[in-house]
This record gives sequence, structure tokens and C-alpha cells, in this order.
Amino acid sequence: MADAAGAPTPWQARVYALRFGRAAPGARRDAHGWTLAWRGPALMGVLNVTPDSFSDGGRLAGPEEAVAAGVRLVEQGALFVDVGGESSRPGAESVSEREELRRVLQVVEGLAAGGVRVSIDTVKPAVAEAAVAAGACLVNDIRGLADARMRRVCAEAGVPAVVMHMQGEPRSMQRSPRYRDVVAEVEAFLLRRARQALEDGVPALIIDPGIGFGKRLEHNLALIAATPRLAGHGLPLLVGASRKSLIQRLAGETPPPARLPGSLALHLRAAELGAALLRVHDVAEHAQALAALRAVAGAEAAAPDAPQPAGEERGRG
Ligand code: HH2
Repeated sequence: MADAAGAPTPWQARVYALRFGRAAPGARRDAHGWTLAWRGPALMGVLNVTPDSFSDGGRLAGPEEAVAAGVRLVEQGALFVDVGGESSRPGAESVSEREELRRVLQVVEGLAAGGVRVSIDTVKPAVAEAAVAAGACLVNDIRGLADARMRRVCAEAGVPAVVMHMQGEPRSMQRSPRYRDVVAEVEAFLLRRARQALEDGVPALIIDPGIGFGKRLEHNLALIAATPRLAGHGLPLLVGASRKSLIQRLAGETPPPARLPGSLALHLRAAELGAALLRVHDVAEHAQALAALRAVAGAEAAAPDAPQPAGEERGRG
């Protein structure tokens, strides 16, 4: 991304757009359908309505409490609320379609009725279909839209999707993840799946390297470091490292809720490197940290002795 003079747009000023084939909260009607635009990295708040999620399972007593928690995430600064009814933690068992629907549907309905942008975190086309019918406006599929039925659900409903990379299956993915070149392999996978989904009529895609999904510490770090490359394909990039175990690999044994400082550090770095969306449990804390980082970046850019962007220096020579 660059400005009219060819200088790269600073991370905090980049504008991201997501196209919908139907109305969505905050999306503007235009010649192509509906477009939701935002400036600088935004937050996707995690709302797990599961008994067994790795960091927050069993926290919410029922649908009303879950809806209230989702509304709070929006008030704290979330652009999307990602509702999940099945844990994908390493070793997790899958749940039936019926049970997953029972967990998520009322919550999606309640949030969407209140104008919340709901993302449905599911790998099941039937759950995605029911959730978008109940008002969800984004499908988050950790299986990267491998199933043609999932692509059809998104295309027919006119909702964009998150394509995430995962090596293996949640049950076994952390046993022995292997890559020759993790960045190149994940990048090629994401672009292939995104292209396929667009061909099948999904209106827009967000890509996600899938931090912690079939990856060792060094793979996760290489992928976060490769944010500029992964974000350079004209598709918004999502990074989700919130409370994940890579943080305890880096900083010692800690229960997931105590991994906020590590989550903030990884996400702020991803933001500076060009991530468009950060998937986080702690929305208020991330919103505050991002606001502070944006303010300093703005002041740096406005300082009279600010270094000239590389493009301009080259131009002068
Ligand atoms: N991580 C989790 C779940 N869904 N979706 C995307 N797109 N990217 C992610 O990194 C991602 C995701 C795991 O986190 P969480 O939802 O908190 O845990 P659990 O799967 O145990 O419910």
C-alpha cells in the first residue's frame, strides 16, 4: 500500500475494505454491493460458548450472559465478535452439529439483533448456514474453506470468510508439525484457497496464518515476522495469537489468562507490520494498547525531524 507519491502508507493509516453481497452493520451500499471499511488494525473479540475452550471455556452461564458479554466486547472496541461453539484446542474432540447449533444460534441471533457484526467460528457448513441466516455476517473457518459446501454457503448468503491455515487436525496437529519453508507453504495455501473461494462466488476473503494450528514456536514466530509479506496480497490479514501456548514457550509456564502481556506484544508487532485484524480475548486491553501505539506512530510521522520514507530518499538521489 502506498500514497500518491509512492511512499508506503504507514500501518496506522491503511484503509481496509471487506465486500459483502448483502447488508451488514456499518457497511455502505455501493456499485459492488456493500463495503465495510476501517482504518488501521481492528479487533475481533473472541466469544467462546463452549465448556472446554483452552482459555475461557465454561465461563458463560447461558445465552443471555453470552450476548451481554458480546455486546461488552463491541463497547470495548471490537469490530467483529467471533462466536465459537466448538473448541479447536490441541487434543479437542469434535461436537455434533446439533450441539454446536444449540450453543451458538441464540447467541448469534441476540447479538445480530443488536447490530453487532457477528463472525461465526465453525467448520460445519450447516452451522455456518444457520448462523448467517440468524444474522452473522462473516464465516471464520479454521479448515480454510476446504469444503465446497462452506464456500457455497458464503457465496449464497453474500458473506465474506476468514480462510485460516492449519496443518493436520486439532486432535493431533501439535504432535509433529513439519514444514520445509513455513512462510512460503502457508502463503501458497492461503492464496490458493482464497482464489478458489473467490471463483466460487464468496464476496471477499480475510487470510489468517493460523498461529498455533500445527505449528512449533519457530513456525509461529516466522509467520508473525512475515506479516508484511502475507499482508502484501491485497487481502486483509488476521493474526490470532491471543493467550496461545507459544507465549508460555517463550516466557515460562503461565495459565492462559495470564498470557495477556505476551499477547499484546505479539499483536502490537503484527499491527505495526500490517495486520488488518487481531483476534483477541482481551478487547479493552488491546484497544488501549493500539490507541497508544497509534498515537506515538502519528507523533513520529509528524515530527519535523522524522526520517523521510525510503521511497522519497531514493527519489531525491
Ligand atoms: N484461534 C482459535 C480459534 N479460532 N480462528 C482464526 N481465524 N484464527 C485463530 O487464530 C483462531 C481461530 C483458538 O482460540 P480460542 O477460540 O480461544 O480457543 P478454542 O478453539 O479452544 O475455543
